[in-house]
Amino acid sequence: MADQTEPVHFFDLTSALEGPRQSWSPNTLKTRAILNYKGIKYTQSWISYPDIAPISKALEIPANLSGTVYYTLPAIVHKASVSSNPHGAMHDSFPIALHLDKAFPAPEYPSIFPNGQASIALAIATEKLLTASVAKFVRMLFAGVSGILDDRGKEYFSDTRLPRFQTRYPDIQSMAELRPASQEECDTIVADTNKELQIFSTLLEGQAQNAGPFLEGEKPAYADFVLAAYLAWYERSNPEVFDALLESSNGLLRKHWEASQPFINGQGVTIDWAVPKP
Ligand SMILES: N[C@@H](CCC(=O)N[C@@H](CS)C(=O)NCC(=O)O)C(=O)O
Repeated sequence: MADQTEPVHFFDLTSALEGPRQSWSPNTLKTRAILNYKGIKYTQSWISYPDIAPISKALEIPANLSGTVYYTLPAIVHKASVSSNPHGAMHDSFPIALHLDKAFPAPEYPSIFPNGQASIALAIATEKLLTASVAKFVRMLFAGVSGILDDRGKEYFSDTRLPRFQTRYPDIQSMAELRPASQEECDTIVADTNKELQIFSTLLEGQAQNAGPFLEGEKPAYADFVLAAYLAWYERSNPEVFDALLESSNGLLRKHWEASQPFINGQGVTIDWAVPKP
């Protein structure tokens, strides 16, 4: 078991939102949820998009050369448990989840994969199902994220995302223009996103076998952190339609969201992290 006297340091992607809603990224929120649920002592730093690469390089985190983006958050530093890197650093939400569950194991810390391989499979399936809702919500989602980012993050987000959207929507000149122009179009997007979220009503109910509020029952597991993290992404970026999105599933998604607030919102002690100069 990992030494609890050394806190885990967690890098989150910043926004201009206040309080716990400053944390908005679906990937970093999964790690935050684990730290909070397991009750692991942690410190945190808020990082702007353009600072992810220099910080990751300084921590000797390997670049993901097969993807379009080389360096991503979440990342953690924990010398007491991460021996594969000279700084005790690692990144990528799923490897971090597996690592933290091993380094802070049950029964001292609640398991995030209580049914072993079945819990892992459920988490992977949950993410795949959520991807279908992202595809429907994508215009409002990316316009919304652009609207909540810090100034440097917003500029980076536009530089990296706008050209991709312009291949599909050649008329747009800014991320904000991804937002549908009419209420009718907005209602259609929300209704289509809702349809993709309906599957969670079936999963949360478990043929009326699941007393809930979580996918695996009374206690949350990693699949629940994935679901709650995506819902938080929707809420942070589009608070005005979030209530309508929770309508999808006989109140079960709403119950899930409400029960997820403690592990989505919990905070570590914030530390400024010096960004290395190029
Ligand atoms: N597979 C990675 C993906 C992480 C990811 O895409 N993170 C985004 C934020 S949600 C990021 O850091 N993007 C950096 C960029 O776009 O430059 C994980 O699960 O951690």
